[in-house]
Amino acid sequence: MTDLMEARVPDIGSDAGVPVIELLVKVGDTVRKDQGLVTLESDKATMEVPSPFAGTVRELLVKVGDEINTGALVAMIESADAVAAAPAVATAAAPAPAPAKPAVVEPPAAAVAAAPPVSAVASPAAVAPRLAEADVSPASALPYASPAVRVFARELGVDLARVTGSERGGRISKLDVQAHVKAMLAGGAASRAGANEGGLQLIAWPQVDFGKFGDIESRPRSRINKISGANLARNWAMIPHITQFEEADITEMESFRKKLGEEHKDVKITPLVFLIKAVVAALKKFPTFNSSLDGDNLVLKKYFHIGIAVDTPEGLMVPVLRDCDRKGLLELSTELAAISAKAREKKLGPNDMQGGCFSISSLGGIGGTAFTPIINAPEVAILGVSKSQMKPVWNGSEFAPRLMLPLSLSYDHRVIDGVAGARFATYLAQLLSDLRRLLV
Ligand code: CAO
Repeated sequence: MTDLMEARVPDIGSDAGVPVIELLVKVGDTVRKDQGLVTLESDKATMEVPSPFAGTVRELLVKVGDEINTGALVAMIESADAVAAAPAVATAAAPAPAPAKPAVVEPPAAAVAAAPPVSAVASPAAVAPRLAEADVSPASALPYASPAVRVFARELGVDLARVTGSERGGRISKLDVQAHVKAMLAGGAASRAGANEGGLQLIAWPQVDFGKFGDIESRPRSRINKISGANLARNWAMIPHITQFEEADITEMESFRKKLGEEHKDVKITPLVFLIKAVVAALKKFPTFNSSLDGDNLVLKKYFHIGIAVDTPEGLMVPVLRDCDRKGLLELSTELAAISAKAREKKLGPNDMQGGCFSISSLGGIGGTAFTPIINAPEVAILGVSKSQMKPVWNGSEFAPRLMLPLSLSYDHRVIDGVAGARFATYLAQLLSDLRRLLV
């Protein structure tokens, strides 16, 4: 006889619905008594809903983002006794139980982390969160840590999959996370400065009673904002950035774009897709821009997946357009429209945001003349695009009105030297000025 039992939310001391932020198990997983099934995060605390008994998860009745209360039904668990007693044939037909270890599924939002491309100088409303593979651990390599430790790690931008747990069963403690951060900072600082004094020597963040000076309102930061902030801080602190500025004469490109738009009224063709094609051509010519640091190795990628910063009501997301080398302007335009709509409707999944080689952050539809985008680790470069302007340009005999597009290329100086940075930016501008070069 099947012995299915209910796992419900214990008394969480609040009548307000509390959002589910993580599913810690999946259907088919074997769980121990008191093992966390899902994580809830209220304004004040993060807590796990424990399994009231040992067994196998047969049904999960909540998903990330659901708001649930005390007593809500979270999962149906088949008790361990029933599983053990079941005949072999029935066991085979049932979902294969996972090994008895906690399985933590990082939710998409938790992955909104890696390196939001954001202007450090003239940023729009702050942060460009980014889903990165570093933060979307495959279920098979999921970290074993308490919710408090996971929150702690997220706030610091630490990928728990990279932390070695020192506690029983490999469980990761807060101290393990701290040790990992110290090691990372020591490594980053050393590789930046060529010194080995170890870690950033920072003074404490100022604690100010702002209310003493006038009226204030305190608003909770969004989850995406908190996660991306930690990643931004890491990328800014650990990557030695250089930003190279350039201008591309896009007068001809614009008239071609307009013509194309008239011929294909069903799809919106903006300058961004031309930039994607030009970036791909430049990545082919300068392969170190399509790489990632991996310890003593540089991993050079043979594929061309481009991340695009998309402004959404929740914050900035960076979905990835895949295989941009194999797609034309129309296909890229259609995909760009689809993926930005998906981002704005909060429907992006981790897969939509993984595997990027290089990111583009376009503020061209808004304005500005230049900005310094922050590299989206583990990528090594990012292109910021500002608004094109008609300018008088000297053509050797007179000033001619030309439409000039400002480009801001930030790159990781550990991987790319200044000459390569300038060459990449100049080549990009040449391609945009004369699209025929894309065929060469
Ligand atoms: N110069 C002048 N005009 C530009 C331009 C540029 N560089 N880039 C786009 N435009 C124009 C477009 O042609 C369009 O004009 P029409 O409406 O007349 O056709 C208008 O600006 C709006 O474009 P868009 O923003 O809707 O489309 P896009 O393809 O340029 O960008 C997307 C798409 C998803 C990137 C954009 O909507 C977005 O979210 N941008 C914000 C990105 C961001 O926040 N980056 C982070 C900055 S901090 O790191």
